[in-house]
Amino acid sequence: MIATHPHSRSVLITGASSGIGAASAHRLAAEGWRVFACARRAEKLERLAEQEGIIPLVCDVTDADQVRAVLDEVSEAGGIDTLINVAGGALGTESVAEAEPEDWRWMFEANVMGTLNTLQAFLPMLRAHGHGTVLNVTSTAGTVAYEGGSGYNAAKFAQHGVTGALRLEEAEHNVRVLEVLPGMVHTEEFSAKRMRGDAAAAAAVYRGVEDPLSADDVAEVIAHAVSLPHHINLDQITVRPVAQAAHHKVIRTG
Ligand code: 8X3
Repeated sequence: MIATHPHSRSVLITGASSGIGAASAHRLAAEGWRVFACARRAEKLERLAEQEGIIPLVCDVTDADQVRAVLDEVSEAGGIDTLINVAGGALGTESVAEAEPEDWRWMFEANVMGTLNTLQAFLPMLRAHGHGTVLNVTSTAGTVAYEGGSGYNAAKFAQHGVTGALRLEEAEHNVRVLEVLPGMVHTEEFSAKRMRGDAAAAAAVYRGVEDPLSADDVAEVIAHAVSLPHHINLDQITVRPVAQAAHHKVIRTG
C-alpha cells in the first residue's frame, strides 16, 4: 500500500492547464504532493510542470481511451491516492428555449462524461490503496438553477448527482468522496469561454464585485480538504465570495 504520510501523497488533477486545476496543482506540489497534471493543452502543461513535483500528462478526459492510457502511465509511476476532477466548464447563457443542443453536448461531455471516465479508470486503484480520496469540483450551479443557467445547470446538477451516488457506493471501500461547489470565481478562462470570447461580457460578470474568489482561493480550500486526516470528510463544500450571498444576490459597488 502507498504510504499516506502527507509528504508522500500523490494526486491526479484534471483540467490542470488553467484556473482552479492549475492553482490546485501548484498548491499541492508546493505542499510536497506528487501531482499528475492532466489536460488537453500540452504547452500550458509543460509550463506548469516547470514546478518541481508536477508531472504533465496530456489527455482529453472526454476520451475514455486517453484516460486509460493515463491510468497506465500513472500506474507505472507508482499510482495515486487522490483524484481531483476539475475539468469542465460552461458554454453559453441562453435560455432553455434558445439553447444550442451542441453546447449542451459539450457541457455534458466535459463535466459529466469526463468525470465518469476518470472515475471508472481510477476507482480500482483508489480502492486498492485503502485510503483513497475523490474530490469533484462541481459548482453552486449544480444545486440551484438560474435563468440562463440551462445546460450548465443541467450538467452540474448531473455531476453533483454522480458525486452523491459515488459517496454512498464507495464508503465501504474507504474511498472518501468530496465535492467542492464554487460560486463566483474570477479566472482567466471560465467566463471568457462561457461568453464565447466576448471579453466585455466576461468582464461584466465580475464588474463592481469586491474580491471575487480567485483560483488560488479555491485551491486553498481543496488542498485543506484533501490534506485532512482521511476519516474526516468535509463532504460538500460550498465556497463563495462574501459579496455573493446567493447567485441572485451579488453586491456590486461603483
Ligand atoms: C460557476 C458559478 O455562478 O457562474 O460554476 O454558476 S456560476
